[in-house]
Amino acid sequence: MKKLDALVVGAGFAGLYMLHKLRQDGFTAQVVEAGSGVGGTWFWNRYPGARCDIPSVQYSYSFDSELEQEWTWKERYSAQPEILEYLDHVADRYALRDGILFETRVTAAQWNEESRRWTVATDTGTTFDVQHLILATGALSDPKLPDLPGLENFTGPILHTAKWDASVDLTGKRVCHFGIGSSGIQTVAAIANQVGELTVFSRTPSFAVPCSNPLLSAEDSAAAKAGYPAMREIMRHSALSFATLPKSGSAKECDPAEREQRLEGAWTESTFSLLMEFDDLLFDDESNALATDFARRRLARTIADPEKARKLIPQGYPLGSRRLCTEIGFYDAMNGEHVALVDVREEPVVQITADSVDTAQGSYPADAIIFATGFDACVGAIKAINITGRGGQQIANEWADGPRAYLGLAVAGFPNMFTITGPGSPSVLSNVVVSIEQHVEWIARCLSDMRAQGQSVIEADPCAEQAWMQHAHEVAHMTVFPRANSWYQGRTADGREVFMPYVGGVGAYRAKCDAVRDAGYEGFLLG
Ligand code: FAD
Ligand code: N01
Repeated sequence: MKKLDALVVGAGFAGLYMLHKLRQDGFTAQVVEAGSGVGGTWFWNRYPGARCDIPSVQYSYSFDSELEQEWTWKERYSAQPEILEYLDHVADRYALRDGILFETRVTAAQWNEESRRWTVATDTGTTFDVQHLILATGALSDPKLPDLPGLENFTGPILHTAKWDASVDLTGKRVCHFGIGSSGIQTVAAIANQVGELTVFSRTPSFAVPCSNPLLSAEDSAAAKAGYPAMREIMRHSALSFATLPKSGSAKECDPAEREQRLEGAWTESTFSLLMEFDDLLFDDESNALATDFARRRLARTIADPEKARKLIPQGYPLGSRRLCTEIGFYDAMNGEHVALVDVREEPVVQITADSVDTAQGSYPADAIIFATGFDACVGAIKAINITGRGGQQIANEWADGPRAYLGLAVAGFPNMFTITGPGSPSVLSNVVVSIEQHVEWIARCLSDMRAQGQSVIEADPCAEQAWMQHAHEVAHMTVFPRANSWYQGRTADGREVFMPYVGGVGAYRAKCDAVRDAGYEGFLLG
């Protein structure tokens, strides 16, 4: 059994930086990664059209100015291959690969009361005896397949966007595609002209704004590199961790003609400009309703076929309460004559046969099926590990009624276990790389402080955890977010919703974490 100070699960943005930081700070550490390479999200999500929706100069590490200066992004929003290339470069640059065990899945972790250490098991039989268990398992890393009757009878390839098999050639094929969230919108746009026939099965349509994605010129890159220090500082302390801040002013108090003009400008500016055009859009129902109405009218102008428009224009939830999507050619693709749209709420799937998807109203021939049906978000990858904490309590049981965690960093009853971008932290409601860096640095500092003070165990105090979850719940309900059925929500056994990410803002959250540390890890029990 290998003995280490820390075991890190996952080699995405979070796991790579965590390993580097632990090594820098003199800890023995190892990463275990299920995939055969580094990159996490950007290793697995190889579907056509996959790209980020936060400018790459912002969606990248800030911890080393030399890395910032030597890496030149090619486009404003990079596609998956370029982001993966960047993360491969990071792994090589900081010589991280020899600390990563690939193609190995952590299956179980058991807290040992006597040794006050974790025993960690993997699917290859390798085991570890570690003081700290750090879960860098990703909030969007556990893909979900819908439970469709007869799926096992389908004879063609079945693809999930997050487990894409690039060897499948879709050229000229009849493809049935499920889901039009961020992944589905990108996939449909990218394959529409390649396939023979495309039938898109949607359930909840998304708001998607056009993505303007110019190549970055030498001047653009030079300006970005010169501006990194100031830009990163704004991002670390702003609410959404973007380089631009929401514009002040209320939508409902704005003159209607001016409001329309501003929203129109924001529509094409950048992914999240629409939500930041007024600073009350995510908090004030009336202001949000005005922007939601604008977005619906804007989409009606974009989608030519009125029947497709009826099915594609979101109804029944506020703009921004589900992840705002970005599109390059999605609505154009949907306008195509060889592209059909089925709303499964009106026309449920009754069965899948060897070569078709059948609904109550018709049969849609299929040579291949694509699922862009998302993830068991925020908790799936953690619950999939059989984690047994103090007194035999298991994380899957403890979180059956929705996740609980102190600051999204630690869970009461699970000593010396940290989650990076865990539930209760801003995570998926932020530029995730900013949130990852903040968590990695906080955890590394915590471990160093413990070492300096001769402490071997840290655990979230259940009272502090409860208070944080209550605070997170209250803040979420001051916004429009909980008013949509979305993957941001966990669900308790009795059907209550638990909003999982922390909505209170990245800057405020960082300040809280720093204050907790400066007060001697307030809300944690140390021993
Ligand atoms: P991940 O990248 O998910 O890595 C987790 C790793 O842990 C995975 O490789 C997984 O294999 C491994 N793992 C999990 N469980 C185990 C186990 N039991 N044993 C071994 N290994 C395990 N965020 C943004 O801020 N901006 C964007 O533009 C953006 N675009 C996105 C696009 C897509 C298609 C998706 C799916 C997500 C996007 N995200 C975006 C969110 C994205 O997940 C994060 O930005 C970030 O990449 C997460 O990094 P991570 O290291 O925390 O987790
Ligand atoms: O997953 P999703 P995703 N029949 O859950 C539908 C990030 N990301 O992979 O909501 C038909 O958003 C489901 O409907 P419903 C980003 O954070 C970013 O697209 O369950 N449809 C939903 O509409 C994003 O939010 C980028 O009613 C079915 C869709 O499938 C997150 O990852 C790119 C269905 C799934 O959408 C997840 O995005 C990609 C069924 N049986 C991902 N079952 C960027 O651009 C489910 N659906 C940065």
